[in-house]
Amino acid sequence: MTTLFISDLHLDDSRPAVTALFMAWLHEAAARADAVYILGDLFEAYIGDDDDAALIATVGDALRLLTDSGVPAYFVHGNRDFLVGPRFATRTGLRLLPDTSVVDLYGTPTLLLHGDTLCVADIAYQRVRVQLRDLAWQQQFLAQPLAARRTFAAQARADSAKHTGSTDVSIMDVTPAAVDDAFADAGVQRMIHGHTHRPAVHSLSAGRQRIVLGDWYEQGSVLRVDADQSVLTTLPLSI
Ligand SMILES: [Mn+2]
Repeated sequence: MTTLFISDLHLDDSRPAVTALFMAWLHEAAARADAVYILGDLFEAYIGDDDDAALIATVGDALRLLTDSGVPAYFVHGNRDFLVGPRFATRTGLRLLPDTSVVDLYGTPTLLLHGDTLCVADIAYQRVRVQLRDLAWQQQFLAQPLAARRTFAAQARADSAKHTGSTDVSIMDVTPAAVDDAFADAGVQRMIHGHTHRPAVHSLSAGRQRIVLGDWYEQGSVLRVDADQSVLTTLPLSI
């Protein structure tokens, strides 16, 4: 049997083919898995559990079908959907994990995280992150009307695109020292994360392995882990 990992789908009304691919995947491959882990940035934007957008409802219903069928599904917040909260979890059956957690996968303890905390060279982003993850800021944000939150989210996405376009690409990747620290803190030899959109299986010194999930822009990207191996696979996007 197999455990499946995905991240960085960035589901959005502007890319319906990706949403369709995800729904088909939930219905087929995910339904046969031991467990499914979504390591953040499932949604391009998420402004609160009270969002009445059709996309969130559609995806929520599909996740509910999966968990009702008996497949455990776990969610780690990304930098886009850090406001996924207890109402969405209850509605979908998703189990929310903390920002970092260690799970046992067929006998191998494995650190799971979104990956943005490993990109410490991007100081501007890390500064924004501190604000967005502040509980008082989040409460104040969630108290605003949906329309105001949508406007804020659109502006934040524009700012992010501008930042990404004007920033040296090397600082958008993980910092090796942060990776070393994360391995040491967790006391494990394997980690799985997304965020950087640079899918790869990195074999590091001391037998460590860092697996990076891919995004769902030009294709789907799924990591399949079983007792013997970890394989990054892609799913074709039918247009
Ligand atoms: Mn991300």
